[in-house]
Amino acid sequence: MMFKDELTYRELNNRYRNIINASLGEAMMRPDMPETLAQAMKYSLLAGGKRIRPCLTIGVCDIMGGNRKMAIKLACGIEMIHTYSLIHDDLPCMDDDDLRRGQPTNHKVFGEGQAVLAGDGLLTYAFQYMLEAGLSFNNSGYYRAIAEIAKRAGVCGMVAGQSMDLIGETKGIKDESELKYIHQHKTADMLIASILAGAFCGSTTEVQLKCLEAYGGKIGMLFQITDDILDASGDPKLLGKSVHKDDEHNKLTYVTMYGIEKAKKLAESVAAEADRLLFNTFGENCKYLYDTVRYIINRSC
Ligand code: GRG
Repeated sequence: MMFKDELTYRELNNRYRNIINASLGEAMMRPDMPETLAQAMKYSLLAGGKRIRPCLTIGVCDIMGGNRKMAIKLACGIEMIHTYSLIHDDLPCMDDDDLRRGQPTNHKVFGEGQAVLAGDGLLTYAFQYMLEAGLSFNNSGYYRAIAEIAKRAGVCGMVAGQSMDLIGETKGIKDESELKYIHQHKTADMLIASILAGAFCGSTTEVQLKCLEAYGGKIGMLFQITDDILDASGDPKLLGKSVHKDDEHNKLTYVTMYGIEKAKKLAESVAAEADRLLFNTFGENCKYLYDTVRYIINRSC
């Protein structure tokens, strides 16, 4: 049942997205950045995207009754880091893609050198932006969040996953545990960081943090399964990026491993596990997180 003044998931997400987009726009208004570099950074950062990670940060902060101002700064930092990873992932030395977020990839417009720098710029600026804001918050939870983001974005997290993924493309992937490692780090870690960052903005207990971390792992896996299904059978117009890339790169995916129908069944069972985790710790008091599970499993972009 929905109360009259309760927002639907779509309405709430739109509100979060508007806050994030406006804050990202403001964050990029810096006269001290060289014009071409700033243009290349803004080109990818302000090009849309689902904003699922920063929405999760604000959504979890709201559930925990946390400090929204802190969550917005962290959410923007996370989206900058995510965007850098997309720019670098699209480069010819990695996935070599022409289309991202419905427009030509960064290196197609600005050239490879500026695209590398736009990614580097977004990564370092994300930490400058979050840390400068931290000076006024002076809150230990806020710094714990930044440390979590750094860990999960870096050499023990997303970068590690991407490195193993590249190695797997040439040497092949030995077994399912190697594939799990890649997905856990390349895809799930940034989702977990986004969720925990929101949690650190409020007084979240260690038991709740453990539950949120495990939930993040489940939606990370779910995100990857749906990504593999969309790459095999999605609409490139809706996705805003090319499809059948996994085939081109001979990648082992949930679809190549199990076929589409079994991959869909696996997605349903992972979604049910995510719901169960939430219910055991939060009961029904985290509607936004249950709705996020449904959003990911039903997504067409
Ligand atoms: C270059 C260090 C480095 C890492 C790259 C982003 C990434 C890691 C790889 C992209 C390949 C891929 C399909 C990963 C699976 C999940 C993922 C990160 C998808 C893209 O994120 P979305 O769908 O994109 O949230 P939008 O544009 O909506 O933000």
